[in-house]
Amino acid sequence: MTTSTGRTTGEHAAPVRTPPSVRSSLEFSNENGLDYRDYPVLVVDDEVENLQAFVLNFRNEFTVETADSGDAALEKLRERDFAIIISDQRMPGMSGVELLEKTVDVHPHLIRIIVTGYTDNESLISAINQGRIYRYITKPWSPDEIQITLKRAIERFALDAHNRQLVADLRREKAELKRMVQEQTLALRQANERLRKLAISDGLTGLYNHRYFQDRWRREVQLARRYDEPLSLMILDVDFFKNYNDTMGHPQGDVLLKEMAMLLLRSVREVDLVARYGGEEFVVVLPKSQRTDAIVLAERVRSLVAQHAFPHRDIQPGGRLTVSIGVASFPHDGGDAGQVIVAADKALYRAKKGGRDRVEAASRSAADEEAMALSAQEQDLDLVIEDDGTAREAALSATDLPQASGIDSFRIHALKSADDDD
Ligand code: GH3
Ligand code: MG
Ligand code: MG
Repeated sequence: MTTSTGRTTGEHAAPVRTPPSVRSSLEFSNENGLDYRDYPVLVVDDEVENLQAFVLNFRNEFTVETADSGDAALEKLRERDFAIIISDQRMPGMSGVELLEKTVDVHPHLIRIIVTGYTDNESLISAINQGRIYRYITKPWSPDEIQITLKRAIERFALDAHNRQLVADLRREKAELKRMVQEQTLALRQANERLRKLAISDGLTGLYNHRYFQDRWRREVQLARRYDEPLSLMILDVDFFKNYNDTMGHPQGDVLLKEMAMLLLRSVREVDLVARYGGEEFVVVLPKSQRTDAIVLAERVRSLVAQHAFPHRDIQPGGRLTVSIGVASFPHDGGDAGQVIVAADKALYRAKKGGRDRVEAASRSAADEEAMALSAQEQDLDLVIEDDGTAREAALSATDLPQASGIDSFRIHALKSADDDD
């Protein structure tokens, strides 16, 4: 705001001429650069002669404005900022104390001075006690007393304004610091999360890696043991992958592994954990799954893979891209985590030996055979639409694999039981 003398006023414009630092109130004295005229004074009195006398006495040293009533003073306060209000107590209408009390909420930083002849007035004393009034001056006042009071009041106002500015600066810096800390904490958390994911992921397929699988598998075995729950494991190995790599090149082999990973993820349940065991081998952990359920799921996965239109699958033996799967369960096929893996691995080896594109369970029982047969029957239903021999021949040749003397045992079983049912 600009005063009638053209100066900038108000607490925001308090003339702090040196950078904010720890300064005592004494340093704010005139000798140290405080210009009292930068801090407007509003003098209120119902007697015009008093106002004139005040202006005459102090207009050179201070910026003085006048009001001849409480209402006029409030109006002036609305129009511009003042540092000091000095009011006569005894005025018609609104008393000085009433006026000063009205300014407390709207202009909390204003320095309030009362001029009174009634030093024992109760409301005046209570107002002073409540800290709302900075000083009271008794009538008749002397110019010296007013002058020194105004100077000290302005110094106090400037110091308060300066302190408020420091506090605001500190608050802002604190908020900025807090924001920075929050930002960096978030960035750190995100970086840690990325690192954690990297540490447990397989770089090529994005599946969990071998290390994570080993950890989880051990934990799952512990849980299964503690809660006496079934737990199964599938190990898959891509059939003739070397042939695919040799023919199509390693990069295309990589593409195939990624697609295989996606297919596996889509084929199993939410709760199952798919990981890349290494090379072209994958594992699926099946919590709460009996081995019969696991065998059925493995058969489903095998079938989905065999049916999936992988790019360039035609260059593979049999014209399809297939997997062999070994299944083992805890505690049926091994008493600890390592033993079950070995059992699944052996079953996988048997699946390979037995002709590939097939599921083998560790030490299969008759019930397992039946479950697998039913599952295969469902999935290969399109192969046994007809119930006569011709149809079966057609179905058999459609699934024929040159390297495995034609058909895997599940399919033959499935076809037979389909026949039996008829
Ligand atoms: P089998 O049916 O007996 O499993 O035969 P296979 O050819 O799949 O098995 P083999 O162990 O002979 O070959 C596996 C191939 O997998 C050899 C290796 O180069 C390839 N391989 C392993 N890891 C990767 C990989 O990350 N990317 C690619 N493109 N190939 C890989
Ligand atoms: Mg292999
Ligand atoms: Mg292989």
